[in-house]
Amino acid sequence: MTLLRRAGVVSVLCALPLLLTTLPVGSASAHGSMGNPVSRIYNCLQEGPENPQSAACKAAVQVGDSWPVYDWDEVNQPNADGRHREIIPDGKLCSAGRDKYKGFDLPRADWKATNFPSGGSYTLRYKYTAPHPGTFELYLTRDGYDPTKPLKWSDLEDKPFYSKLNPPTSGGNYVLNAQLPAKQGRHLVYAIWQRHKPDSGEAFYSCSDVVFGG
Ligand SMILES: [Cu+2]
Repeated sequence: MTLLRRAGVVSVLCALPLLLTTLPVGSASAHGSMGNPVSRIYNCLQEGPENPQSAACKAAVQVGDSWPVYDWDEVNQPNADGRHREIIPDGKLCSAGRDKYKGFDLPRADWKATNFPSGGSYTLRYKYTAPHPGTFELYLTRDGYDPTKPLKWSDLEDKPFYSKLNPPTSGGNYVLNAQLPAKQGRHLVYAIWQRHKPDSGEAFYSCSDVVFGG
């Protein structure tokens, strides 16, 4: 690397904090949620936080108010660093253990659900408002999952059905090409997007309801 090029790199790095501070508040801390299969919170955003259509979104807004829905891309833990099971209690997986998002923990069988084929390849799309390097892990609920009971860590399968560092992006989505297991009936996809240090230990979480063979 020549001295000139090195100087160029340094000036770009130095300009970055300035650039970030000039962005409007919110955009620097904005992130994402699962778009397909749609997450509970992103679906309620699309229905309209002030006047949602479905009984599940109405209940979520009644419990947690409408304003958290506008922050659909911030269901996070700022310093998770892989310790998801330690810092998020059972029953609070969909809110990431945050009171602000408690409406999305409601154990109901009528959250909008996306039809999934029973087995085979499937492309999931994770919507981002700001891309960050990190690892995506997608978990499915075990056979026998009951959506009317609070979601516990032990309801999820031990191993993710999809795991990838820095998957490709397209049109504002991370494109997650997965192999689905041959399941039947209503299940839940739990997505964890873990950033990595020294960038950040932050992680994002989302719950998407699905119906296999639907
Ligand atoms: Cu972000």
